[in-house]
Amino acid sequence: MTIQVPAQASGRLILVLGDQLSLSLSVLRDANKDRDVILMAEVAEEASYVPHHKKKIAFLFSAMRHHADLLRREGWSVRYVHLDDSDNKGTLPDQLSHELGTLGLSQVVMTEPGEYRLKQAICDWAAQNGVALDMREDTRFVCSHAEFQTWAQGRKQLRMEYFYREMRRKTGLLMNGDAPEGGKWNYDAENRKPAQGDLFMPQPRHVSRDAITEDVLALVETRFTKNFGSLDPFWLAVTREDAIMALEHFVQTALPHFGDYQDAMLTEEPFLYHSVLAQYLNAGLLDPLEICRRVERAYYDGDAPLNAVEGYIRQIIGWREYVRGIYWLKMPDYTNANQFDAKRPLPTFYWTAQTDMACMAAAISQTRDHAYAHHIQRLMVTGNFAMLAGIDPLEVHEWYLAVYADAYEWVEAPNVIGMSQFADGGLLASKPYAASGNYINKMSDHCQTCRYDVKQKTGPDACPFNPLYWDFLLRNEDKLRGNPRLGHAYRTWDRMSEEKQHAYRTSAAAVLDALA
Ligand code: FAD
Ligand code: DLZ
Ligand code: SF4
Repeated sequence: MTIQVPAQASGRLILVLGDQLSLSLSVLRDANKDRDVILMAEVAEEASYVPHHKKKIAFLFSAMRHHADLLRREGWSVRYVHLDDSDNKGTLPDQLSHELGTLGLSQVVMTEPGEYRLKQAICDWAAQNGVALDMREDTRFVCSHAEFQTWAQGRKQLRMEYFYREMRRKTGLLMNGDAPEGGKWNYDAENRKPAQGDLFMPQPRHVSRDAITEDVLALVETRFTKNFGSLDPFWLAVTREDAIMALEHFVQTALPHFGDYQDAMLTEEPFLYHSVLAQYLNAGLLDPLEICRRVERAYYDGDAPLNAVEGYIRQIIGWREYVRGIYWLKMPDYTNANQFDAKRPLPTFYWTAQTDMACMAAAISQTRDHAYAHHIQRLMVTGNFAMLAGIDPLEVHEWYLAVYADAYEWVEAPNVIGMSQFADGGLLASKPYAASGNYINKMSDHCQTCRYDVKQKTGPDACPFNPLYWDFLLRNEDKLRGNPRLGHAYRTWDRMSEEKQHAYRTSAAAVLDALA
């Protein structure tokens, strides 16, 4: 592909990354369409720093290509490097060097990458090559780095709930002056019911593939043959227009029950009442505040109840902003946190879905088919199992980073290392999200068809989560017994007969041996 280089090649090279697909990036606001050139590049290094799900790569490449077309229609000069181009240099720093040389430019402007790894690589490259690099803060978030640091400073505990209230005040979302709408900040107590299969269950909006997407799918199938995941079905939005329609579809079909069934799991319903918007939001096709304002409007128009709307807004201006703050506060050490010294390798069934545990098989096969699993599957099924079984959190982290279409380290790592594995020593969560089979049975229909019996506590037919739960608490007693939120669990253990305790530990050992 050739590009029209602006007549005066004295402008700057503006690097736009694959997850910066937004026209409202601050780097574009003061850029000059007559002099500056935008660079977008599909590079092997970004496509393989973890073995991404095929669908994640296809989604991003197609969305990048569509975004490049949009930028051109908006009057920008865009240099777009395809993965198979002969002058593709394989990494973003090498591509930058090459483009600066061929375009005769010397300055690079970009929005800060979302991942520490890439930020470091580009800053190092600029320093080593004496390139003038203007790296701007990413303004697509509600909370800036400085604001989060100020909030975190001097606090003993960094709890999301208090941060969230600050974000409500800052944005004015669901606020009546200084007071929260309805008098309470959080309506979680009204949420979290189990769901029933239903003919009228909403589904995310499906988009048909165009020629650009077909090209990308063929490329990914050829170049990433061995990667995890199915390309079919492929119905994701790859343009902002379609992402906005996906948001509208969610608000009209699923939002009213989002809160009620937020934690429910059904074998045949991977999406339930979730929005399936995170991949669009994280890639830049949607903006967090535009989503929240639309959802808030549904409440004021009487189209959705407060528990659903507050719960949804909390996920975005609360959890999403909070985990990003934690990531930048704690990197680069955060991804190596391993307070339990867990060393077991990730079982192969995380890649094959070949396991008799029906809940795990459902979560992993949905992940394989859609590059998606909803929050409770990630937290209380695959995440819970990994923590109970003592899987190395770094391996768990790399799996999550690879397999979800919405996964970027800034949002994935705190959710995995902190929330789901409790490997950060309780920085993010006040207690580990550890649960026996009982929780999964309460919230899902998985146990009804499982080869294991959720009611059996020990023995070869017992649900593996049951003995592993106790084994986890015992293995990590030195770190966990003092946690007031686990006092009840340890007292229950202390009251058990020695024989029962022994049966739990023997059953857990058998489950763990089988993993090896
Ligand atoms: P919905 O359930 O409809 O929620 C609405 C939106 O809220 C999401 O789109 C998302 O933007 C935001 N949100 C909800 N929960 C969180 C959260 N805990 N942290 C940040 N944002 C949140 N989210 C990612 O975007 N990328 C990840 O790589 C990722 N990895 C996760 C790993 C684990 C172990 C866990 C427990 C959670 C992870 N999450 C991640 C958070 C959450 O599970 C996903 O955002 C959500 O499942 C995406 O589906 P959805 O768009 O249907 O979300
Ligand atoms: C995830 C990803 C992939 C698969 N490929 C590319 C790519 O080829 N070019 C690019 O600019 N970005 C890609 N990305 C997104 C980047 O990895 C992302 O910008 C960083 O991880 C920072 O969040
Ligand atoms: Fe999962 Fe246990 Fe239920 Fe089987 S019995 S589905 S392993 S919770």
